[in-house]
Amino acid sequence: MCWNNRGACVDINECVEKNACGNHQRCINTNGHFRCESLLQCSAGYKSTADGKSCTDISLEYTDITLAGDFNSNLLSESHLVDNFKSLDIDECESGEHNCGEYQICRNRNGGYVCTCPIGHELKRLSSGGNTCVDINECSQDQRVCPSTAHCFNTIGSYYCECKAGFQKKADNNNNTQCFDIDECSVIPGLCQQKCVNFWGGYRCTCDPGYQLGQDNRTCNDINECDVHKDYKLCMGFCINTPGSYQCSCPRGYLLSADGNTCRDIDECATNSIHQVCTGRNDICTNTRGSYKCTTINCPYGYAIDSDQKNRCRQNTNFCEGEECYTQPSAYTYNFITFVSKLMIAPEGRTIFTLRGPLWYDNIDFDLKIVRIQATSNIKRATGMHFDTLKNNNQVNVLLKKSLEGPQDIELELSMTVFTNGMPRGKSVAKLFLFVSQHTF
Ligand SMILES: [Ca+2]
Ligand SMILES: [Ca+2]
Ligand SMILES: [Ca+2]
Ligand SMILES: [Ca+2]
Repeated sequence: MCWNNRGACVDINECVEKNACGNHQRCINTNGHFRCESLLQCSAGYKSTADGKSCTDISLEYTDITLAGDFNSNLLSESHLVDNFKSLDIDECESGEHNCGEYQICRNRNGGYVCTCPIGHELKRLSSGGNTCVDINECSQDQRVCPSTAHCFNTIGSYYCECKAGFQKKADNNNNTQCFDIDECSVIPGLCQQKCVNFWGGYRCTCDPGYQLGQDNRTCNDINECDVHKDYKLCMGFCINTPGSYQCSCPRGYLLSADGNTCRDIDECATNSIHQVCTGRNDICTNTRGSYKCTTINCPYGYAIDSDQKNRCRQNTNFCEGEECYTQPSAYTYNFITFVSKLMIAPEGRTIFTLRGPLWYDNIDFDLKIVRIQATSNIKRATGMHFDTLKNNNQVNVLLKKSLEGPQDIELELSMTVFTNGMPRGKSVAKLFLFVSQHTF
């Protein structure tokens, strides 16, 4: 009994609150108290032992499991002798006088009999009042009967353990059968195509760098790096997928750099070049990305190559007479400009050539025209929209306004005329050769 927080007196259920009775006793809660009642029912001539586990005769001691037993023995007085005891005993199990349930085992005892359950069974009280024996499900007990590496299977009267997948039975040093990890990697040769990693309860296949594990979790498939990383260019030139890796290669006219992906242009025009191109007397070699251009300077009639400047044709002085000299170009210069294909151009344009005239004339006039374009039909050809001129006093800048697609060769002519008192006093022409190469690098 105790007082609750409102001052009322309430009963404590000792049977629930604490383990008030022994294992073989039934706890009965009463108002303000409790009592323990022995589950053991001993018949006349027998009494419960001190621990309450068994019934004992005054003159005999035995400790059979008698929890399940109902003694229906003959009444025996305490004064009987042991010898008489034996002679007087009736085997109730034999005679069928016992009261054991269908699944119980009857065991005869001196002065009575006991009903026990087969191994692996436990007693169950039936609602009708009798007892029966039911199988113990060892697999659902709190205490594990099988190791964590095994599955438990209940059977009537017993149970068995079966190793889980990845484990197998093997006797240990104490000859206890236990479930040990199977080293699949060594037990099954060729289980994994490339690498096998054993671990407790399983295994895993892994692949060499450049490969990925297939759907079957054992074969290794090459990673096509060229395809997987196509948005992030692995190679400046071409990407070639190889088993376990990839390789870069470059178009003709380039060499693959030591870094394995950059393409470096071969300068065919370099004097130490092994290519030996443009060997003609009036040839001018222009190196382009991925190639080169050879331009032979053929001066117009009345002009000859300047001995000081190979890219310049000068008017033969004795050819020109009087006013005519002022409207005829005094010289032609040949200028070579190279671009890669689709070069990004800022909206304000990009200066590709600058021509300066003498300062002492009243006025200078510039004129730009497209002379020739060489490109295959699938290439977007340059138009007047691509170019512009920007004049500043005696100087003019030729601007590229839009990106150009290669390969294409464009020949432009920029002529400059100088004036004094509104009269032309001289002229020169700059020929611009624009070589747009095939690739963007
Ligand atoms: Ca069982
Ligand atoms: Ca394993
Ligand atoms: Ca690959
Ligand atoms: Ca080149």
